[in-house]
Amino acid sequence: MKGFDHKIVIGLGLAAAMAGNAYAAPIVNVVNSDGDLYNTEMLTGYSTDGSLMDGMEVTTCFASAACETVAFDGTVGSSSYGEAIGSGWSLSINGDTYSSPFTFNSVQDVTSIVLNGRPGNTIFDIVGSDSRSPDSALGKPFRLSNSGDLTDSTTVNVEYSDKLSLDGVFYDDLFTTMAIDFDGSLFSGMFSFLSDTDNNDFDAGSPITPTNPVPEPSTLALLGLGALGFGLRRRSRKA
Ligand SMILES: [Ca+2]
Ligand SMILES: [Ca+2]
Repeated sequence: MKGFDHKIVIGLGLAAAMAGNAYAAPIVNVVNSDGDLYNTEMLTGYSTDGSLMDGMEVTTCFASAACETVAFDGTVGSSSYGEAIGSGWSLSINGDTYSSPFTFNSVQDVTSIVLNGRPGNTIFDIVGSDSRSPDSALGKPFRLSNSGDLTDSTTVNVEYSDKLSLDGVFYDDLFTTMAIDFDGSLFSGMFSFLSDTDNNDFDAGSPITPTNPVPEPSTLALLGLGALGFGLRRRSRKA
């Protein structure tokens, strides 16, 4: 009888451990915002692999608050491979982003990772339920493929922004920036994730261009006027 009970306890223990492995996972929050607005005339392809993202900017920020920006290199390795190699960190992918994961690795403590697709004519397609933008096919928002060194208590925040219109029309599936952070925690080690990308018709003369007014000049002018007014007031007070 004693032996039988013992077996049951072991069995329950195993079941609990298996349930723990199956259900405990880092918390992932995925949101999107407009950010700065961009337009491109048309997409070249929805099957986008590592080599097609050549030039995408990857910025990784560290515990020291320093950041490093590296251009994604699509010219190395196999024809479907691309990578960004920084100081003690890397981001790489081999294959079509719809089904092949990006892998991030860092020996440094990292606070955030930002992918700016625009210099690499790379676009994030985050809607998986329908195609939306013409020639964009189904997308896929960020999801962990391999939690790697992310602990079960880690929160991963992902924000897509800097929305893209196609020939002036927003279909709300395409964005040009993806930002990942660890909710104020530090991360080091490896994890991999899926996030679908498309690419645009840059070679045919259709780059990604900003469409909303750039606020800097007018803001600067206002600041300049404000400073001038302040200076005048000071001067008149002195007089
Ligand atoms: Ca795609
Ligand atoms: Ca789409």
